[in-house]
Amino acid sequence: TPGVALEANGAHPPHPGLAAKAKKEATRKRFEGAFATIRSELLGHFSTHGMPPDAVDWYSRVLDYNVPGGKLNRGISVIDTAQILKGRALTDEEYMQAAVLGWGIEFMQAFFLVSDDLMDSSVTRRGQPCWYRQPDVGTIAVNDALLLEGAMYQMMRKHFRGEPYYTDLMDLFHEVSYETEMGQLVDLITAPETKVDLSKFSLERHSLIVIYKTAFYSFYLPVACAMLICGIPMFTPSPSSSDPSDDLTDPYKTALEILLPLGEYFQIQDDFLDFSAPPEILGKIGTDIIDNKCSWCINTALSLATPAQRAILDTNYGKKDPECERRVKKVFEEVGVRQEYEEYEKDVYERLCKLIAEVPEGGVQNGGVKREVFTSFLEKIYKRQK
Ligand code: DMA
Ligand code: MG
Ligand code: MG
Ligand code: MG
Repeated sequence: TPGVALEANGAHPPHPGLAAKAKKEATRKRFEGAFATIRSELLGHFSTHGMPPDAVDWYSRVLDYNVPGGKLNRGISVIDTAQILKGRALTDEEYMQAAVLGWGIEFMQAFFLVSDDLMDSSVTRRGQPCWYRQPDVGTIAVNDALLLEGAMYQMMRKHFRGEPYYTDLMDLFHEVSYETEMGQLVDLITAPETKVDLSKFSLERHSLIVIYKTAFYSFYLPVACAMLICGIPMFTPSPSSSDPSDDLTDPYKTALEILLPLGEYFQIQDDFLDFSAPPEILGKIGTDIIDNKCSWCINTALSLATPAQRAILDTNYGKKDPECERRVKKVFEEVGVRQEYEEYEKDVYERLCKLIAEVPEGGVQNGGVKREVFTSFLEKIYKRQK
């Protein structure tokens, strides 16, 4: 079973050998090469609108500061997934298509992060100050985020306009953006700056927030993109058939059923790392406690706290004061959030392996997905430290 295969090489934090590291580096380099092309296409197009040189400079600064500096997991997974679905290396043309959609997702990530950092009052991102904290930027970051969104559609328009699945592709990006925005909304209104009320938090609310704000765009979107360019047709519900059992064999639905729980796990890691990881490794300084966020850590702590510990959490959570944050962290340590997380990670890993093992092994030819698509994602994130 895939579970056994995964455990054989993935039960411990991955220590890739030198050859694997070099291969990963080469994959990244090639993907970054595609960014150079996309970047010059975008800047070229921008100039044809008669934008003055200072605007072109600003636009290129926005792109270079916010798009390419991350782990690139989402973008590269479009290429990996397309390769798995095809069962062979991609042709140069197929590679460029996958890379444009991969960078499309990285642009989406950039526009969400630029606005997320402003709304979360974050300090650093990817090891540098958040974009809105650049002295000449401030709230112009709002328009810059929208510009990054526009750039994402512009690059897809240029490369995919003539494809029969262009409408499905546009629909997919619009739907996923909307879902992410819903998630960000619930995340933000559950964490009001002035009114801390921990009784509003719950693991159910947390689950809803993280599936919407993270799982759709980080996990479902890359796979759905790869499926589209590999010729897997997207199911269009006909108005006459309202029977939900109609689409039980829809490969996009199968993908969603695995990738949403996988994305939930990924965001729980993000929450845990916000509390526990050294900022120099994580590339960002955690703000969840100060920001009153409904994170996995506070929900876990609330479920374990004694009345005395609960009182400490009630008075110190969500305060813009490092001393309060320290007290909250101390309670997290006392109630054993770290051990809970270790257990959670072990359990969710097993649960996901089982879910993946139940996927019917279709392959593109018979219109299905392959289990390897999901195991490769699980292996990439299992026990991640950043
Ligand atoms: C991430 O939420 C979600 C989006 C859509 C950016 P977050 O605020 O936990 O992200 P981070 O920890 O990276 O600021
Ligand atoms: Mg944030
Ligand atoms: Mg946020
Ligand atoms: Mg976070």
